[in-house]
Amino acid sequence: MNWKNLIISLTLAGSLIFTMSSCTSKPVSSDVSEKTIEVEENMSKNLKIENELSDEIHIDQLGYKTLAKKIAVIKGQYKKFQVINSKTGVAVLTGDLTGNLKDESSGDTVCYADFSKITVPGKYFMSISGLGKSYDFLIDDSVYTKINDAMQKALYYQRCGMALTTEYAGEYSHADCHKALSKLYSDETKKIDVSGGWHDAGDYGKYVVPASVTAAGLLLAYEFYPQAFTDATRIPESGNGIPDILDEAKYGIQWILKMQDSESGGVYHKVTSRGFPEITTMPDKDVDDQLVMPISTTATADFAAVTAMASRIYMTIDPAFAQNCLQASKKAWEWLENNKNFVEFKNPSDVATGEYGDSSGKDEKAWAAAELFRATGNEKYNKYFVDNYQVEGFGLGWQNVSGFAAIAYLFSDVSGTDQEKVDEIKKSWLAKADMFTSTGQKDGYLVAMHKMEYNWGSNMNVATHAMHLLIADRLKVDEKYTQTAEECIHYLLGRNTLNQSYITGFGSKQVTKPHHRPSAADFALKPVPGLLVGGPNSALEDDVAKSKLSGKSPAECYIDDVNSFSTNEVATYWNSSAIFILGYLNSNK
Ligand code: G3I
Ligand code: 9MR
Ligand code: ZN
Repeated sequence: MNWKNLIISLTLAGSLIFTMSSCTSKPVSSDVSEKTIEVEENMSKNLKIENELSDEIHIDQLGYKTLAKKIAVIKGQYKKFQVINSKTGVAVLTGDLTGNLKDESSGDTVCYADFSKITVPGKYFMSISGLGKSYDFLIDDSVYTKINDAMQKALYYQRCGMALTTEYAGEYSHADCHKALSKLYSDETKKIDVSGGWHDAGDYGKYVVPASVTAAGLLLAYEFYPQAFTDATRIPESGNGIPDILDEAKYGIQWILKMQDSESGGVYHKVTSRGFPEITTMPDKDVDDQLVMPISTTATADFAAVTAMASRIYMTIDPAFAQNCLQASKKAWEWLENNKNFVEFKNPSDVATGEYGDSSGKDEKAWAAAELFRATGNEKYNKYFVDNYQVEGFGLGWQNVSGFAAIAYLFSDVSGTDQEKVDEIKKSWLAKADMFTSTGQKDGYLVAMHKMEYNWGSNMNVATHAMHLLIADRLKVDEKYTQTAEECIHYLLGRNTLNQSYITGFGSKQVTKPHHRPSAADFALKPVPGLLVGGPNSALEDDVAKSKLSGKSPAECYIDDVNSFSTNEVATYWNSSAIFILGYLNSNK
């Protein structure tokens, strides 16, 4: 850069601090408590400050932490940008736009504005002469605090089997739901109590496989970033001395426990009605018969994994619950030992709800073994893991859980852990993190996503890639990992080709019509807040997507339409993966 900015920081107390800064220098550090106002004197005087919003300036619509790297992505080619203080209208920074990159996933040609050196908290917007201005955004260290609480609270709104009272749910309150006994599909004369848990998504089905992943995500978020989670998100358990995230995970796990067949130890795959209720059905008005579907290998193994994990995490917080979890986990493992052949779940022809099918239970069983070994130190689980674990993509979603298995083994401190196996997994984990980093660096919107990864729930891919990177940083501290993870959250919060914030209730361009039955059916104007929608899906798997999105680039295959369930539904396990990143961002690191 060939000019110098003279930033005059005026403290409210009236003293003057002069800070010289050039574009290449490190961020100017500021004393937040002194509330400084910045005024800039430079070439910006000649640039027009635009008033019209432009869809082509892409920023994180919430904003950035004070010392974060702050980049806006601009579609097209322009020369200079300005960042304006929204309150004063004064330009605080002028800079050159850099880069000229064709983004594979959107087809956009983009350039970049780096405004990292603005470190003074405040509300700002970006102006590009001849193009327009961006939405307002904040620079503030607590910029992701509210959303962290809201994304946890969203799981409370998904709770089944209890009334959501106005005290906690406000305009989203409803009477209790799905409390009646459920019939076993295999023998409808048998009825069992499987009330509780979370509605999976925009539907009211309850499925063990994804619910285990949701609970595991919450427990991991807490384990890695305990400082980020409070006991004050305004759920019924708030103030009980236990972080709300653990109360919420327990609510889900208590239901998971009910899905175990007490005789065999096997775990029923799901409980749902035969079909999906109308989109305008409130939970308490959905009175169709609930059927408990047969036991599967994946449900049983995921169950064993998450209950073993819970036994470790709640050991001192809630010992009785922890004990229950461990017993149930061991019992599920017995079922797996007695049923070595893969028991697949497939929807019978008269059931149309989510299948959560899989062609292999290997990764689920390895996860169970790793968690049971970590919880008990018992060599038989260790041996199973060491003999059977294969590095298979390190998935952190419902279908591939090998990432959860790896985390359990990598961070286990029980004696007997096989160091060679640890080293092998660690090496592959870091190699994958390096791959995500370079994918992110090549991507126009800086998100670690390949253009083939925009499928159903692509936002979960974004979030789990960030999760992978954050865990890599724990294995080998490297700023490029945390940086690439941060770029992923910026994508979810609006710095994407559609300028779309994908989390309900947050950002300037919000999701207004998610495929979420309570939001579609209630009288509230806005959808339930804090829910991550699936996002772009280039496979066009619903009628709206087929008719409205055909011919679009992968990253553009999203539509804010209540009927586009393949792009605009919500899901608890998408939320939990994003909560993990928010844990990082709110842990003051
Ligand atoms: O794995 C393939 C991949 O190899 C291929 O390249 C890609 C092309 O699009 O497709 C991938 O498969 C997709 C798979 O999700 C990925 O996990 C399928 O097309 C897609 O149909 C499948 O979607 C699942 C969807 O249910 C339909 O079964 C979603 O993952 C899953 O999150 C979603 O879950 C639903 C429940 O069934 C019901 N409740 C709501 C929930 C959320 O939408
Ligand atoms: O609403 C359902 C959603 O929760 C599921 O994820 C999705 C895929 O299984 O299916 C939705 O239900 C649709 C059904 O599959 C086809 N008819 C329209 C339904 C939406 O109201
Ligand atoms: Zn319910």
